[in-house]
Amino acid sequence: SRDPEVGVRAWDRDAMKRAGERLIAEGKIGCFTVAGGQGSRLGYDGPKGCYPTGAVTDKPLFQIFAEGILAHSRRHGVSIPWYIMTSPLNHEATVAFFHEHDHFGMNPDDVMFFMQGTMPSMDKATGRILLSGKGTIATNPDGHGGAIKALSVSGATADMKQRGIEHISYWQVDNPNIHVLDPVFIGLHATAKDSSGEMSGKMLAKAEPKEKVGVFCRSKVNCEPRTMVVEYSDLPDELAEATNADGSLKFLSGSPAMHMLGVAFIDTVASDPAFALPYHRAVKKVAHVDLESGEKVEPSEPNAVKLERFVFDAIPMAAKSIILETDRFEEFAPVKNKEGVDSIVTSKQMQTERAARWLEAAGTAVPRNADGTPDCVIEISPLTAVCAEDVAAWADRPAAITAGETVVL
Ligand code: UD2
Repeated sequence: SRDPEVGVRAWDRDAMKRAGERLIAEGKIGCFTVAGGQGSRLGYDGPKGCYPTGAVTDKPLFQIFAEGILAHSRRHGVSIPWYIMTSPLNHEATVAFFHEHDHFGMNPDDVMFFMQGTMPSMDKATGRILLSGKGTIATNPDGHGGAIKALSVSGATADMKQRGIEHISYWQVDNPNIHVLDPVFIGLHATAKDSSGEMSGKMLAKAEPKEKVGVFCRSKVNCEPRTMVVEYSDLPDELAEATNADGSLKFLSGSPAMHMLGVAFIDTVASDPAFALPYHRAVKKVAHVDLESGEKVEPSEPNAVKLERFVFDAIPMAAKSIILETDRFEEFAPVKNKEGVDSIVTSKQMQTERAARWLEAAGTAVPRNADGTPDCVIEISPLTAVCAEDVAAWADRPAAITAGETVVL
């Protein structure tokens, strides 16, 4: 809405919410999580979705998402399928985790796993393909952009059509504050006159110029103005830091990687023989065998080039995309790094902060420190509430939380 090229008009939030809720209740909306990444920054030896994340309970990310889906499913009396993209690195471990935990209460028929593709990893110095063992090529997952083809070839989109699913809600595995289904966003994407119902995204104002999120921008594609995302690693510093006359960032609109995708759009894009999302280059550490000595090499410095596709490169293929601005505290608490920014510590703080805001808006007294942060730790299960309105309508809501308390609601 800060881009003068983009149309801004008043819109009816309640009407969009009702439209989204109707689509959920009619069984036309599915869920989709990309969980094929290597999670190398977190240094966790397992699928990231299994990472203990709940602010108090340490419940795994997958359980938090499952409870969110179950909450909507029960509310609307409809089964909501959940598609989970894994990669050869973590597929078996992910599926086993769901079996060990009885699919966290979901009907196993409503949870479908499929694997994304891989790409050979190349030696940074020579460009030659690395071997991970004798006669075996070293590979890496082909990026979440691989999802478009993988959704199609795995039979996931066929399953969606057979169930009558028309749109899917897309999110990344690392964010416990995700609204797995957001009726307002669904309504806008699927029914607003300025959306083609193909691919939409949420945005949030970047916290700082070099925050590690892609940025939304407008550019011409084949002479047509289109919306797109430029990844942070592809954005030169001078553009990341560029400001408008009023001092605000020129590229302020960060992408937290939350999308709605039309099933027909996925089909069209995946079945087009000319379709190919571009590859992005990343330099990473990749273990390999030395071709001379045959010895295993565990590099201490990045030695290899990985090629990955990004799902948001499909946005310019949509005729009209809705980009909905959201609030960081409401929806974004990613667990990416072992420590520091976007770590489990900051994620738990953000989870507590959101819970505190929901409770305070409903009238519960929440103790706060002098710096304004909650003086307590709070975890609200999605089965209790998926949004602030649920807390307000909740008869058993506590009247107050004691300073220093650890609460699970
Ligand atoms: C991602 C976005 C960034 C911003 C940020 C918000 C990309 C390239 N960048 O940055 O713009 O939105 O998130 O949190 O996405 N994944 C797969 N298969 C793969 C690679 C990744 O499924 O081959 C999944 C991975 O499991 C995770 C998500 O994609 O759920 C993001 O991957 P990432 O951690 O590499 O991306 P990040 O945090 O650099």
